[in-house]
Amino acid sequence: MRSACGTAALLLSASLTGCGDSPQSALSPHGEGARRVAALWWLLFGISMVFVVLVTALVLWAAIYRRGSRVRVRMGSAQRFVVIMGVVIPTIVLVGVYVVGLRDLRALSDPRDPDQLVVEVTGHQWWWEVRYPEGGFVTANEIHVPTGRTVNLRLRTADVNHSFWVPGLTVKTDLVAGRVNHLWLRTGRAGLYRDQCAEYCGLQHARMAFHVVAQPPAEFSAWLAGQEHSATAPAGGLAARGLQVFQTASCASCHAIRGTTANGRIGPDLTHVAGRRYLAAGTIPNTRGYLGGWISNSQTLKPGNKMPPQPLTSEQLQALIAYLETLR
Ligand code: HEC
Ligand SMILES: [Cu+2]
Repeated sequence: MRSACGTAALLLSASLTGCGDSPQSALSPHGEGARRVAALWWLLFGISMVFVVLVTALVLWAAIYRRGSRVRVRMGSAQRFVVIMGVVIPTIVLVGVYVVGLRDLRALSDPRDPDQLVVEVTGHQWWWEVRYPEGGFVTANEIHVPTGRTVNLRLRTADVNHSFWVPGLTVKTDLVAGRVNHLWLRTGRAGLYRDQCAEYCGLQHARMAFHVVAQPPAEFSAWLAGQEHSATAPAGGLAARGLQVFQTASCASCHAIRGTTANGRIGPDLTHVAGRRYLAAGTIPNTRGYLGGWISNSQTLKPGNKMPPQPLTSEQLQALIAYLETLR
């Protein structure tokens, strides 16, 4: 399968990103929706290969036995050939593929599972807001899901259209202004899946990634319980000073931290920001250095994003970093 996949990628090197076990590939499916998409892809690929071989053989045949050579083609049999190869066979193939596609569409429209975990995802230019009604909290850019359970995603947008695409787990679904779209996913394999906004949505569309973290149910429950807690105020020191800066500088007008007075809604909720793997929708790893760079001038890392450069003294910046790093 892997070598066939490599050949396919080489031959087409088309719009599919990566192959094999790459973290963002539609050809290494680990969820039910993605498995159907991959199966359909291989079916179409197989059919096209049959025709590529057939047409190549016919072209070679025509080149070798061209007009004037010994072989004589009768008009009647040539017409029959065109009707069969040009009308009958394409009709059978296209109707067949259409029926298979319809079957997949039907299966994907309903997970047939009453026990669903609801997750609400809202697209923003250029990050993802993730709400868990079950836990009553909001997070960003990282969607945790339990393995083996159906996750019912409700997709909205706060501004322009975006598209939610987890190639390794399920099909692509648009986030359309003014409506809620539904999508479900289910996987049996724990792991980290990288995903991407798949609808051009402005300047930083390419840096609007997110991650799905699939965890065994017990691990997921522990994560959920952790997220439900509000942030605890640091007892003293640099971190306590950082909280003070956060609440008095502009940060609080755009960001919320549960347990503090900060309740801005323009940017991601930061209550557990230190627990996330990446910052700014997959743009930078969540390390101390990048965090500091982001806060002082995020425009150098993600030009055009909606967080303006922050005029902070180095003392304020150090305090903010110390505080944000306590938010696990
Ligand atoms: C005008 C609104 C605004 C202000 C003021 C603002 N931010 Fe932001 N912030 C945002 C937006 C919007 C994003 C998301 C950017 C993106 O990923 O495209 C963001 C992202 C972040 C992130 C990354 C979060 C994540 O999970 O990816 C951190 C950390 C952060 N801001 C900290 C701060 C701090 C600290 C301050 C104050 C010094 C601050 N912000 C001031 C709007 C703001
Ligand atoms: Cu987008």
